[in-house]
Amino acid sequence: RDMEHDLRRAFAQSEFELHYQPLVDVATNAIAGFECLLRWRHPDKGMISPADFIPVAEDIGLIVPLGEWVLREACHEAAKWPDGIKLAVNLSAAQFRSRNLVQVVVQALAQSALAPERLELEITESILLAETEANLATLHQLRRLGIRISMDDFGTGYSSLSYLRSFPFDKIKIDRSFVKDVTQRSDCVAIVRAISGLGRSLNITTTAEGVETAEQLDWLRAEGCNQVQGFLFSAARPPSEIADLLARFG
Ligand code: G
Ligand code: G
Ligand code: MN
Ligand code: NA
Repeated sequence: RDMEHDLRRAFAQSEFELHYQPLVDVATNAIAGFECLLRWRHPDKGMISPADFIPVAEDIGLIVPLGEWVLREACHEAAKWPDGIKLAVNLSAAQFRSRNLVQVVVQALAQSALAPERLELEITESILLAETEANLATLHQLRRLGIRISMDDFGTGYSSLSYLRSFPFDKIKIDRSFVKDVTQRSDCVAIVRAISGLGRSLNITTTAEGVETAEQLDWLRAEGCNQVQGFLFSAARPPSEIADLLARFG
């Protein structure tokens, strides 16, 4: 199909780029890390969101080489940042299941000389689906490298609570759909409060996604949420702007 052909050409011609969105520590108001977000700068159509092309890239198997490129490129970039600043990278389902994922991660770290402790891999609960031995083994292998594992879009899938019992995730990212109405809707209040309480009890860092207002930030701070991410601080920005972001929210 059209998109398929277009994606292969885009990969060959290096039309993808990585932007980085700050993860801000609620206690200090300082940047703790950046989430790497993939962008496709299409020659005619402009910027295309990964939400629109990742599913196709998964279907045609391009996601594995593309995901490898993302990991290598992002680790290379993060190796230039100040020492404590973390890098978060999203993994897709096909990438998570690919046989050589662990090897690809090891190589990206070795080639960039990025300390494994600075890398966080974000995995959605829908990627995991079944709590298979193979999935758990992959998570443990990644963890043994010293990297951190985050559960992304928490609360939107099916198996998250069960997974928290089977594997010690380092971070829970509270989905934007719950954070959005946290100052307006009592159901969202209850859900976000429950997730931050869960994180506290299990000793798992919580990050609220999609924070856009100071009111949301105040509420999340009061509820003991550890990190925030969202347009209140910054959207994802190109690498050339990272030094500026660190200077503003240092
Ligand atoms: O940044 P944006 O809102 O356009 O991202 C849309 C979705 O694409 C998000 O769910 C995000 O997790 C996902 N995404 C962004 N970058 C990557 C990437 O490098 N790999 C994978 N698998 N997903 C990504
Ligand atoms: O699923 P994941 O958390 O990886 O998705 C990140 C996506 O959320 C990115 O596409 C990013 O552009 C988007 N995003 C980040 N911050 C905000 C925000 O404050 N508001 C909204 N509406 N979207 C955001
Ligand atoms: Mn994410
Ligand atoms: Na998310």
